[in-house]
Formats: sequence, structure tokens, C-alpha cells
Amino acid sequence: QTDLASRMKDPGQWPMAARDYANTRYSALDQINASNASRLQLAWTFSIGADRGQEAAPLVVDGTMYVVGPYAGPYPNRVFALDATTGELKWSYAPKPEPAAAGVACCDVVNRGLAFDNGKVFLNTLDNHSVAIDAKTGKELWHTKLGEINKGETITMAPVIVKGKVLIGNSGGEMGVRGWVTALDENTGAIAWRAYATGPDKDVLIGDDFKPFYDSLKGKDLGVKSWPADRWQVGGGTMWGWISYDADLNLIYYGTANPSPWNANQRSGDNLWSTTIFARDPDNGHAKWAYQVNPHDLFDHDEINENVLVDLELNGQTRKVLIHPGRNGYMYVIDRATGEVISADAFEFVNAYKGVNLKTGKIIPNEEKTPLAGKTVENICPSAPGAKDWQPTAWSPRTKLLYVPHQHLCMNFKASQVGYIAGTPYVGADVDMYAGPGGHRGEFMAWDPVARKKVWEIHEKLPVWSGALVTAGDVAFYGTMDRLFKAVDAKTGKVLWQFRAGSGFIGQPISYRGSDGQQYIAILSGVGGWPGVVANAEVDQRVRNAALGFTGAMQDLPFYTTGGSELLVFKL
Ligand code: PQQ
Repeated sequence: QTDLASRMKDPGQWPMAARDYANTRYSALDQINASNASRLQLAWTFSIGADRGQEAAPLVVDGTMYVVGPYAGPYPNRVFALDATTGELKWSYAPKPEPAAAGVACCDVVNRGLAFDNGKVFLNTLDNHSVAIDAKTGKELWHTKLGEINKGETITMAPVIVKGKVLIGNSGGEMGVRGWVTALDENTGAIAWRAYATGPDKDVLIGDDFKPFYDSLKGKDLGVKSWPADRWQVGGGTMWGWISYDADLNLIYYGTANPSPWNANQRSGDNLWSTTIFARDPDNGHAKWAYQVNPHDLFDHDEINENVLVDLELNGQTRKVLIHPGRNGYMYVIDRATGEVISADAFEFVNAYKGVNLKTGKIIPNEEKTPLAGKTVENICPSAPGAKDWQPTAWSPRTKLLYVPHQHLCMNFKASQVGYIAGTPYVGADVDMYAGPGGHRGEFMAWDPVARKKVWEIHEKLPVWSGALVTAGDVAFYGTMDRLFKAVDAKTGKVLWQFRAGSGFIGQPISYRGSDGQQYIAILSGVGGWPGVVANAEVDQRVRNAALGFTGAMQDLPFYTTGGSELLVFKL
């Protein structure tokens, strides 16, 4: 058993962004419960000192909290080690990244968190460096450059450590980069393998042991043949989200992002292996199965969202599944050994598709909503950021419900011809987003994957862009962009407590035990991310189609919040 895996068994620690390899974000601590959560109060706070989107999950290992800031301020992507009980600063580490990286990031200059294993903290910088830091001293141990900002590549995801390998994916689908996931040796930073999302099988690490469930995904070099000539080289399929791991099956799971450009008229074919869930062997990267969620994606529906590994009783059988809350609005339950889609049900208002054919595994497009070059197609739901973006869900083994923060937006979409110039936007779409039916723009809900339905929901004015946490006290936590951090009854959705912070929330709540034996809850406040770019002065919020179309839906955000960078820590 590895250092990291044994820490996951200790409910006092929070050793990786998703807490555990199954990506549950479930804390087994129960001191805070539905009857006392109303008494939560601030224990201490800490300023990151860079007022841009704060998406990072803090880590807590052996009583020390490790947290990273966005690529902003005088020390971009600075890492802090704090006493998790008192908030005392132990050390900080400031990389010296290239400022130009900020100019090629599509959706704010965010960082989703650090990783930890065997006395080392692992950092991804926006300018494509992977860095190992000594967890005790804050000294840099090694760093490896993984990509090129000149090509539009950046890194925003939190690395994941599996069997001594640091797993990292790139960003830049809006710049026509070629997506990959790379594994580095945690001791040296040497590259062990790299799996591209497009191109020939040898680059995608598809070999004889690749057994996709569906016939449409069988064949040689589909990552080349499902594109117009050579377009796979600038075809996107990045990986800026979450990686889960099943030690028994020895498989890692992750999904890839949208094909580039957004204008689908320029890329006939299924555009494999964009918007695809991969199961791979972590030792050599070889793909074992794959499932393409949105063949020939029309709407920027990346599928990098988390895959939550759970065992479900389905029709009297226990099945090892992954739950993938799709950006396209469908909640997928997939057999994680084979890649068979067991169910796929709309969890949001969807008119962009007509459902998922469970025989072929294929999503059914709605022809009426298909964008044609030069024509504006109106009222497409969900919009480009989808029914749910990167903001991760939480799974409670007690309630057997998935807690889902997400958005409720529709859009008008006009596709147009775009040429590829390295390191510049390669999108070809003019987008205007607005609230979906009912007028609210966000929702926090509980979903039952066995009954295949929503159990309760809370509507929010603004998109819910924070992650979720659920605890053994049956309390679920999330934050809103209009500055409220909320504790809700996990069974009923009743709001038990809320705290008004200095800035809106797009961070990831965590829970841990302090050296005083108390249960703590922590989250970063500081609005930003794709929907929150308008809170920072660089885009004109009056232009509806700025920020890749998101400003239209967020014109009132600057009325509710300014930027911020405060770590908030609560206890009873
Ligand atoms: N990042 C956010 C955010 O942090 O709020 C939201 C998004 C990204 C998206 O909705 C994207 O589609 C997206 N796409 C890419 C990509 O295709 O490479 C990267 C990122 C990113 O790295 O933040 C986002």
C-alpha cells in the first residue's frame, strides 16, 4: 500500500484534490452534523494575495495544509504550507513562471490544486512546468517542462499521483493544441509515458490490449481517420480535469476535452479521441477501453468532468461503475471494467440532443440545433460550458446520492470559418449565453444514480461554480458566486447555515481533523474562472459575447462581488 493510499484511509487528512482515488470528496468525519452545522464559525483565514479565480482544493497531510494560488499577483502560482489547526505559515514557494502564459489561458488563470506523495508536494504551473517541492522545507526538488505557451498550451488541472507517477494533462482546446496526458516519475521528474488524444494509435497508446465496448470505436488509427487530413494535429482533446483510479482493476479514468475548433463545419468526422472517457493502465499508459461521449462535438462540450467510482446494486447485481456527470447534460453510469453505458439520463434541461442510444452508446443529436456556418442557431440548451463544467461533485456512501453543483444556461451560437495560427484563439464561434427556463442560472442538486432521478434541488441566481463536499455528518457544502458558503442537509437539501464572504466562491470545499481533534471545513473564496472573468476588469462586461460568450450571462456579476483570494477555515 502506497503512502498516498494509506492517507486516504485516514479521515483526518485530505491528501488529494478529490480526497480519494474514487473521486468521492466524501469526508468520514461526523463531528459537524445536520443538527449543529448552524453553529459553524470562522477559525482562521489566510490571504493568497492574488485576486483572481481561486479554484484550488487545499490538501491536508499530517496536520499541514498545502494550497496554491492562481497565476496572478506578484507571485503567480505561489504555494503555501500552513499549520492546518492554527493557520500559522510554515513556508511558501514561488515559481518564476513566464508571464506570457496568462495571455493564452482560455478561461481565467486558475489552478485546481496540488498533489502529495512520499514527502513531496507536486505543483503544475500555468506555463507548463511540473514541480516537485519538499513538503517539510518548501525547497524545489525537480521541475520538468511539459508544453509550449507559444503553441497555446497551459496547465490548470491538479496533478494526480498513481503508483509513483505524476499524471498531468494540458489545456488549450481553444487554441488548437493537441491534447495529452503525461506521466512523470515522482522521484526524478522524468517522463514515463505520454498519451495523446488525437493522431495515430501509437501516439494515443492504443495497442492490442485495447478493447472498447462499442464497434464504432474499433479500428486502426481512428484518431487520424475520423478527421479531415492532418486536422488532428490541431484538434484539441486536452485534459484539464480529473483522474480517478481503481487499484483492483489497475485502471485510471479520465475524459478528454472538446475538438478544435468549436466550428464543427471545419472538422467532418467523429474527431476521435476528443470528448472521450479513457480507461488506461497507469504503468505504461496503454488504453484498455474508451467511450466517446460527444462524437463530432458541436457545442464545446468537453468531457473532462470527474468519473466517480462506486459500486451500485443494479437489477439485483453489484456493478463496478463510474458515474460521469456529462457536460452535455446526461448523467452517465458506465461499467468501469468494460466501458458499457448502463444508463444516461438528462439531469438538466436539454434540447441540444435527443437522448443516448443505449444499444450503440451514441448520443442522438437534435438536427434543429446543429450550427451551420454563418447562421445563428438560437436557444441551444445546455450552452457551451454545458450543464456542468469542471466543478466537481461529491458522493456519499451513506445517502448513496451524488451532490452536483452545476449551471442552467442556454445560448445562441453562430459558427464561422477560422484559420489556425499557433498560439492564437482557434474557435470560430460567436456565442451569447443566458439563463435557462425559469430564469435561474445555477443549481445544487442531489442525484440518485440507481433510481436515475433528482432527489432535491436548490436554485441559485448565478451559476454554481464551486465544487461540492459531503460528510458522514450528512452535511453537504458548496459556495455561490454571490459570496455565500452554504451547509445543507444532505438528505433533504435544507440550508442549515451560510457564511457571507469577501468574494464569490468557485473553490473546492474540503474537511479534515485538526491537531486539537476538531473537525474543520476549508474553502478558498475569490471569484473568477470562465464565468467570473467579468469580475476582473480586463473584459468589458457590456459586450455580451466577450469571454468566449460568457459575459452575456454574467453582466450583473460585478454588482454582487469583486475578486478576492481568502482561504476560509471553519469549525464548530
Ligand atoms: N476552465 C474553466 C474554469 O476554470 O472556469 C472553465 C472551462 C475551462 C471550460 O469550460 C473549458 O471548456 C475549458 N477548456 C479548456 C480546454 O479545452 O483546453 C481548458 C480550460 C482550463 O484549462 O481552464 C477550460
